[in-house]
Amino acid sequence: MNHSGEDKLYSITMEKITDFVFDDKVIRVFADMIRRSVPGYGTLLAMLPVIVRHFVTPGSQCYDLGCSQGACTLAIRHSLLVNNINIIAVDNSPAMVASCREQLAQDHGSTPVELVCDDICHTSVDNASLVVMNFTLQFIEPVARPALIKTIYNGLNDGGALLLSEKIQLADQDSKLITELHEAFKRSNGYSELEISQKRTALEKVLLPETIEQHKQRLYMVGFSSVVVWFQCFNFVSLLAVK
Ligand code: GEK
Repeated sequence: MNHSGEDKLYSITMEKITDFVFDDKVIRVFADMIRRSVPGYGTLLAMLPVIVRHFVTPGSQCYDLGCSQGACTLAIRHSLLVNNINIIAVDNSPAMVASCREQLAQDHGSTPVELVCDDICHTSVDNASLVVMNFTLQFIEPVARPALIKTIYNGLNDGGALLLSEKIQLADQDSKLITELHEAFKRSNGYSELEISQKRTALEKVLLPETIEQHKQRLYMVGFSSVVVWFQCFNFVSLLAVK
């Protein structure tokens, strides 16, 4: 499958805009889509090795929940400085998992990667020093989020961390400007007004952002001892929650 296509999925007027799904059409253009739609995505990936080296301990496991084509999985695999690590990469889109499997087949890292096609709400987490959820929690039903965060907390070793990146909801007074800047970012990456607006409609009921405060409150509620925003670009943030 060709994974390097240009994202033109919303470039033609659609009579009916259906809810966004991670299907074959999306997978073909996914790398281009996420880079042109999520400000800071490249920086997050570039900083991941620093975080991996800080938190990952010998003999532990790393999880990439909502791994898509394995960008974070591969970044983890290639930045490890300790031995006996197992990486578990999970995604519930069969097309995404198939594509990730192809990426992994071309990679020569020696750390084992277990690739699982499942709902992350059913994944068990165990002996983890680092769990990465890079823009995935936002697609989980809000009612299921507390149990998932609790499972991650329980499966982390003391001193381990959850890296949680999300699109966020801003307070009314900030929302207009930041949304305008995000849309300007998309325009500067070649998306038209039509593409921006049709994609917005497709994601409306599927990508459900929360405020930073809601994320922090939930993370502290399950027991994390510290939660910090280590990266933000417009309405996209990444938090580190340490057990
Ligand atoms: C990256 N982390 O490149 N269970 C498992 N996977 C899920 C679920 C679920 N319930 N819901 C959605 N997904 C990646 C990017 S993309 C973010 C993550 C985006 C998966 C879904 O199939 C998709 O692959 C991923 O979560 C979200 O760093 O497209 O904005």
